[in-house]
Amino acid sequence: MNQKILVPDIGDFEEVEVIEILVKTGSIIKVNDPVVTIESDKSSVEVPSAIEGTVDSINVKIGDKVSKDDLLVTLIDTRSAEPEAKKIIEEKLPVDTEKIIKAAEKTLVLEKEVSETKTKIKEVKKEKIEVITNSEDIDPTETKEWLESLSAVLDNDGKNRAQFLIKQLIEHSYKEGSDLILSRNTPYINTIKSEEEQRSPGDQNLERKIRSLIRWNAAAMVVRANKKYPELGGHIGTFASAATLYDVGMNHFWRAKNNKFGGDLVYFQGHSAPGMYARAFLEGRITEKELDRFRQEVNPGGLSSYPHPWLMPKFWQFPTVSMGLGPIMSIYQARFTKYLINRGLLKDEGRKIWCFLGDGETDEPESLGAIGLAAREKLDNLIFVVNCNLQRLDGPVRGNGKIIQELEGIFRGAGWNVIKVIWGSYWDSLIAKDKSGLLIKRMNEAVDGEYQAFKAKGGAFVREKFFGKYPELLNLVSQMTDRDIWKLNRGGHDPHKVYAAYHEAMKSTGKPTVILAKTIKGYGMGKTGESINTIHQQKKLDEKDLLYYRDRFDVPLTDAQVKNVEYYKPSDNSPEIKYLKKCRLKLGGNLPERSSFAKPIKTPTADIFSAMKESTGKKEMSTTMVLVRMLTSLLRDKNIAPRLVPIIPDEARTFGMEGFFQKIGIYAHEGQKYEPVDSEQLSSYREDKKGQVLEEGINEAGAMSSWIAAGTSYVNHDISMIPIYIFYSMFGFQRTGDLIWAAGDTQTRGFLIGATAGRTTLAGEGLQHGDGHSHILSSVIPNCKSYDPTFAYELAVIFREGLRRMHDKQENIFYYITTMNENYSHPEIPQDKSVEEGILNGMYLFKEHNKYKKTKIQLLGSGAILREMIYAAEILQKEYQIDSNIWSVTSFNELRKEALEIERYNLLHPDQKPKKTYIEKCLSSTEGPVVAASDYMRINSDQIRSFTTKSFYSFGTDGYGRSDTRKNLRKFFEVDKEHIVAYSLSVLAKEQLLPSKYAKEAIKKYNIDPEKPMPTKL
Ligand SMILES: Cc1ncc(C[n+]2csc(CCOP(=O)(O)OP(=O)(O)O)c2C)c(N)n1
Ligand SMILES: [Mg+2]
Repeated sequence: MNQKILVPDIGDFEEVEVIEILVKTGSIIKVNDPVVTIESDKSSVEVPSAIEGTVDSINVKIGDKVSKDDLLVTLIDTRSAEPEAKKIIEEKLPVDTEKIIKAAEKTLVLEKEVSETKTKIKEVKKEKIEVITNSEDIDPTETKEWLESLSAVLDNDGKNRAQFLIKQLIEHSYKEGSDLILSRNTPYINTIKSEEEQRSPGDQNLERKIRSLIRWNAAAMVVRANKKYPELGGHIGTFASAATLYDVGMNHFWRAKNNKFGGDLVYFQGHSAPGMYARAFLEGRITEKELDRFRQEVNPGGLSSYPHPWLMPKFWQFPTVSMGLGPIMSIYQARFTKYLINRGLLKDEGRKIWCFLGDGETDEPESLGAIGLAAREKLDNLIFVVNCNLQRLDGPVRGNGKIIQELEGIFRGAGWNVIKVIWGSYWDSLIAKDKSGLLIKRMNEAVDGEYQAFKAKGGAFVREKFFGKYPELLNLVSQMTDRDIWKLNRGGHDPHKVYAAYHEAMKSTGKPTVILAKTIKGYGMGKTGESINTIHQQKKLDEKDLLYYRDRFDVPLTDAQVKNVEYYKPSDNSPEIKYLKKCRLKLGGNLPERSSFAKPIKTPTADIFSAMKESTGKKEMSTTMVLVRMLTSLLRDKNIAPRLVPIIPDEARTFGMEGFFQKIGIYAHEGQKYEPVDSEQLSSYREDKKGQVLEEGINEAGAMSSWIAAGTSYVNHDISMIPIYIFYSMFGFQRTGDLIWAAGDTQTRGFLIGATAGRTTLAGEGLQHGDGHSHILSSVIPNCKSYDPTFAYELAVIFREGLRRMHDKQENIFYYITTMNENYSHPEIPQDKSVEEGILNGMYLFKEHNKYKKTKIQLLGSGAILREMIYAAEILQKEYQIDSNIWSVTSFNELRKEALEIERYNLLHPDQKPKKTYIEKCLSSTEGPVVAASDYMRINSDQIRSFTTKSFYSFGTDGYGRSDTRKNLRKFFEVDKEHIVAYSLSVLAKEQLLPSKYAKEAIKKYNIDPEKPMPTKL
C-alpha cells in the first residue's frame, strides 16, 4: 500500500520554500529519516518521515513553496501492520503499569525505612526531656508534654512519621490563621551525630605529621618568595584554614584519572594554591627549586600564583581565583558529565566533582546563582565544600549573623543535601553532657563576630564570654583548664569529622551535597595571624612567628633552619612519604593533574559546505539562517554530528533554531513527562534524556559555563565535543566576559556565536541590545579568534577552518563569530584561489571598480557595513567617476594580531629585510586613501591604521545604540552608503585628489547636517 508524506503542522508559516530534497526514488527510509528541508524567512528545518518504506515518487522540487498538508513524497509501505499494532499496545500499556509498580516500590522503600529507623531509634536509650527556660515560652509544662509526645512518636514510629506529624501541625496552624512557620535551619551543631560518624581508616599520627609539613612548606614558599621580591604577594591564611579539608580528600577520597578510571574533578579554592604545591613537593612532583619559583612565572618552571591551566597546563585543571566562577563552572561541569553519560558518550563510573569555595566567595551571585539547577538536575555527582572560616578579605563575612546558618537555609531551600561540620571531637562529650540543650542554645545565640574573637583571644576569653553567659555552662567546663577550652576545636580542623562528612557526601543520591565546614582563618599562626582581620593578605612571617608555627605543628627543623625559612621534606623511605604515596597510589595517581587522551575529530569534507559557497540568487537570508543551515548539514556528518553541542539561552526561536528541538532533542535528564502543547507541530518542544541541545533558559552565565564544560571535555573526559553557544551578541562578552577569560585560560575549544549582532543591524531593539563593541571585547582574549563575516561563503570557510584547527589539529584556540539577522542575498564565492586564505587572514579583495583610471579609493567594509560599501562604490563610480577597490574585512582583530607580530619581528631584526604584514601585502600597491567602516566602534577598524602608510579614515558606530529602522540607524551613526560616499569624497579632497566641492555637494544632497554633534554625545 502506498503512504503519503505530507508537510506537517509548521505553526504560523505558509508557503515555505523547499531548499533540499534528501531522498531519491527507490531509496529505503526509516521512521524519522529526513525527507526534505524547508525554509521560512527565519529558519530552516528538516521534515522527517513518520513512516518507513521505499520512496515511490517525490512530489516536490527545490524552490517549490509548500504549506501544511501538501504532498512531499509517496512511499511504498514495507511494514507489516502487526508489529506496529503491538508497538502501540506496548507504548500505551506500561504507563499505568509502571505507575503502579513505582507506587508499590515506593511504599516498600518507605516501609523498609520506617522499620529500619524504628529499630535504630529503639536502640538509643531514651533520655529524659528537660525544657530550657525561654522568655517566649508562656507554658513550659505544656511545651514539655508536646516534646515528650514527639519523642514517643520518634521512638515508636520513626522519623518519617514524626516529620509527617510536624508538617500536618504546621499546615493546620496555617489553615487556622497563623503565619506559616518555615525553618530551613537546624541547630548550630554538626549534621552527623558523633555516634553515627564513619571513622577514618587512616593513621592519624602520620596524617597529622604530613599535614604539618604541608602547612609549613606552603607558608615557607610564600615567605621565601616575598623575602626575595617583596612585590610578589601570596596568601598563607586561606590554606592554613583549609589544610585538613584538602588532606582528608587527598588521602582518602579523590580518585585520580588513569587508564581504568576517568578521575574525580576537584576545583581548588584559588588562594589555597600554595597548599597544593606543598603537597606535590612531598609527593616528589615539584622540586625545591620550583617551590622557590612561586609567582615567578615568566621563565619556564615557575609556579603560578593561582590555579591557571594556561600557565601550568600539566597541573591545574580549573581556574578558580576569580571568585564565583569555580562554583558555577563546577555545577555545569557536573551537569555536563551527566549529559555525556545520558547521551551514551561516557561511561558512568560514579565520578564526583568537588568544588571548594570560601564563605566570603558565596556572596558572589555566580556562586549561588545556579544551585537551583544543581538540585533540579539531581546532581548527586557534585559536592561543594565551603571553607567557613568566617572571614573574607576585610573582616568577618557575617559579623552580626552566622554564615553557616545562612548558607544552610539557602542550600537546603534549593534542595541540596546539607552537611554542617561545625564542632570538632573535643566538643562531643560536652554536647553529650548538655541535657538541657543550653549549650546548643548558646551556640545558636553567638554570632560570627563573636566566634571570630573567641579564636583570636584565647581560652580564658572563651570561658568568660561564651560559657560565662550562663552559670550552668560555666559549671559544665569547670573541670577544664583554659588550655583545654582553647583546644575545643572546630569541625573543619578535625580529620574525623571531615572524613565522616565526605563519606556521607559520597553516598548522596538524587541530590548535590554541600559541606559547610567551620574553620579558623590563619589556623596555627598564633597571635599575629589566627582569626585576625588582617590575616588574608599576610605573606610575611617574622622569626618569632616562624618559630611559633614550627612548634605549633612540630616541624622537625632547628632554629637556624627556621630562620633560613628552609623547606622540610623527609626522605623517600620515611613513613610519612611512603604513607602519602601509598594513599595516592590507592586512589589511582596524582591530583591535580591535567592530561588529554581525546582523539581528534576529522574535519568534515568541503562538500558539506559547498551549498554555502553558491549564490543564493534572489533568495534573501541572514547569516544566522546560514549558520543554522550549515549546522543542519553538519548533523549529517557522522563524525561531527554526535559531538555537536548546541547551547542556547532561551533564544532558539529568535535565531530560527527551533527545528533542532525535534531533530536532536533538548537534553532533559528526566526525559519528557508531559505532552508538549505544540506536539502536533514539526518543531514541537521535544525534551529527551538523550537530547543534544542544551536549552539553558535565560542564563548567559550558566550557558557560558556549559560551553566551557563541553569545550574542555577533551581534557576532563577525554572526549572532544564541539560546543556552539549562540547568544544575543550584546549579552556575550559584555555580560560574561570574566567567564570567557576563564574559558581562554582553560583552553576551551568551541564556537561562540554572537547572533543578532551589530549596532545598526539589530534594528528596533535599542540601547541595551545594539552591540557595537563585542569585537573590541573579544580582541582582548589572546587565544580567541574573532570574525565578522558578511556572506554565507565567508562563514562557511571560517567555520570549517575552526573545526579543522580546534578539533582536528587540537589547537588551543576558540572562535567568536558574529552573525546578523538582516536578510539579503549572498553571492557565490569569488573564483580567485586566494580568497579563502584572505577570509581567514582577515581581508580579501571582493570587487574592483577600475573604469575611469583617474582617482581611486580603497574601501574596507566589515560585516553588515560591507554592503553599504558595495553600494557606495557603485555611486562613486557612476556619479563621480571614482574607481575603488572593495575589500571585505572579515576580521580587523586578526589583521592587527598578524601585523603586530610582523612589526615586532622587524624591530627585533633591524639588520634584516623587513617582512611585509598581510595588510601591506593587500594595500601597499594599491592607489588612493583608505576608508574603513564596520558596524562596531571606530576603534575596530582603527586597529590597523598604523600598519599601512596610506591615509586611513575609520568610521563606525560609537555611542549608545537606540531603536529605529536599519536605514535610520545607519544614517545616525554615519555608516550608511550616503555617508560613505560623502566621507569618501571629503577624504579625497583632503588628500588633494579631488576638489572639495564634490564633498560639499554630496553632504548637501544627502541631507547630512555637518553641525550635528558626534553620536557619542547624543
Ligand atoms: C571576583 C573577585 N573579586 C575579588 C577578589 C579578591 N579576593 C580574593 S580572596 C578574597 C577574600 C576571600 O574570602 P573567602 O572567600 O572567605 O576565602 P578565604 O580566604 O577566607 O578562605 C577577595 C575579596 C577575587 N579574587 N575575585
Ligand atoms: Mg573566608
